[in-house]
Amino acid sequence: MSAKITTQFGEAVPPAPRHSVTVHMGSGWDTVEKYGADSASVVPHFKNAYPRMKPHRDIAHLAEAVLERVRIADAGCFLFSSLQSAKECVEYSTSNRRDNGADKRPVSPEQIAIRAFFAKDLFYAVIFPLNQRSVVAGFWSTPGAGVSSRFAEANLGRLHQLKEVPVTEEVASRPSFDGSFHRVLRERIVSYLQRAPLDPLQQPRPSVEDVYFYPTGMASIYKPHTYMLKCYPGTSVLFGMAFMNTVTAFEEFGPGYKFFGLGSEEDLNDLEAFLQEERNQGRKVQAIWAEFPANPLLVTPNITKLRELADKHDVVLGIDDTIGSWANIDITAMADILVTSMTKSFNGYADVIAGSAILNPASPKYRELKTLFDRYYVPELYIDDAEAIERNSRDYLSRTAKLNTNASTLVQYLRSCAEDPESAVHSVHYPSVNPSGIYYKRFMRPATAEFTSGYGCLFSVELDDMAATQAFYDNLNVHKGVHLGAPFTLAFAYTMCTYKKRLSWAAKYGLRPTQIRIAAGLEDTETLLEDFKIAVEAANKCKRAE
Ligand SMILES: *[C@@H]1O[C@H](CO)[C@@H](O)[C@H](O)[C@H]1NC(C)=O
Ligand SMILES: CC(=O)N[C@H]1CO[C@H](CO)[C@@H](O)[C@@H]1O
Repeated sequence: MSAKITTQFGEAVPPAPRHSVTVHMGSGWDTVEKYGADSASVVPHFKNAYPRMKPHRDIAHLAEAVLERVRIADAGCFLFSSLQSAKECVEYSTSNRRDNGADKRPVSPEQIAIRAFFAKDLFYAVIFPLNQRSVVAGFWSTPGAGVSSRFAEANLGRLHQLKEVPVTEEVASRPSFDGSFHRVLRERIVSYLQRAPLDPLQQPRPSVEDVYFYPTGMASIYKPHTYMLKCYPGTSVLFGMAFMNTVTAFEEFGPGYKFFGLGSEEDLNDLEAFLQEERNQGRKVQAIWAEFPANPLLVTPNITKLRELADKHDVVLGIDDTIGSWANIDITAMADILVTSMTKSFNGYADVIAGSAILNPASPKYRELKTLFDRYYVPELYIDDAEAIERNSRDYLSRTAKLNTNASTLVQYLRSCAEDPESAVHSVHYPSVNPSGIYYKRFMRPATAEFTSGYGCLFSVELDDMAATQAFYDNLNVHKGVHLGAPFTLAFAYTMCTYKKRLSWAAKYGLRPTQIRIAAGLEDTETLLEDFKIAVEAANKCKRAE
């Protein structure tokens, strides 16, 4: 068994570098209950947090310096590196959103302003009355278009020269967001997309010009979504379950979305009928988005069918391959836009957030999309972040191999428990064992001397009942929190934390509070197994006592 975890509630997971994106939610189920009931009452107590949950302390300091400078009483502010994102924040904050509750009344336009500052770099502050922070904060947390902690650190280093400057139109040249590290990264990504292809003859394949970087994985979905909306405000489709903020992004931005949350055969039939009906009504559907495989149950959609439907109905197909990851799967040819959170296994060290969107030059939508991207894309991935990812992703392949094996070793063990009627383990959700895994296997890259594809680091384990779930969770000696693809294993009570207030809605899509999502890390396999055995034993004891 590994050493007992001593990280305190709300601290970053060790080694906890300055720019860590993790938070340990505490070892016990009590925080899960609290977080699920009202995350806004828990997040402020996190000393470190996933950066979209709340601004990193360096960002908070830079924001304070800006507020001192503007001398407006009781004001709050969020910082952006581009005027585009600052304007989108204002637009979001001042408009009526579908989920507006009593405390989410829009900010009135005269109470919110964009002001520009310069320290080391130019940046934009969106300033608003402090008592409306929770409204504006929605823009910080969902689209993920704010400045990064490294941007803030670099600018804090030049605080002595902080000055306000006039807000002028976006400048075309942004060297702090497009330099040599970005170039190396683009080349590396393109080479991973080309490595061990399923179809060596497939041409053309994405080149460096087709790779666009964003400050977060969420922004790599949100921004292309907004580019398309500028052209045509059509309904989007979310096929299969998706990461919670992706669901929110489609709820909050655009004219509406249609959700097929199981991602099953039946959903495919319903999607087909929906597309046909929209066509009959003369309405154009904007895009179909799907994760491959999807959070948190690792259901993989039949993307061959999605591709057929997208072609037939002239709809863009956007696929998020973060969980499958470039090393394991080759789905470039299936997507019009391939989006990836580089924060996860590509960066791998849980200390940078970033995303990418890659256009497929073989797609019939390529010209149209390329024109859109080149018109609206503003580089916002800061140079220091690109440098860190460049360094961290050098061992992407060897780390992915370990993540794959460590996860599948745990899955095998938990599967054997699930087969034992005495055990409180009900089932395991992972592409290698899910019925929908056939769609995953179909797109795995062939083995080469350097790397054999696997099923990724993420799986969910489901217990028999709540008492067993709680016992399992409380006794599982790993860090607890969101995130995946880190060097350390993380357990997250996904459904309870995210959908506790909408459990019956979540249940329609197979999400149950008895599921715990696990992101395997790079710990020694035997030690990890020991830790899981102890947790399972605690759950079993609970079952026997009933
Ligand atoms: C997936 O979709 C393709 C294309 O429509 C179809 O040929 C195939 O049979 C589907 N796969 C399964 C297992 O249903
Ligand atoms: C089975 C396997 O590959 N396990 C690996 C899990 O990760 C650790 C740390 O990198 C490796 O030492 C193990 O070999």
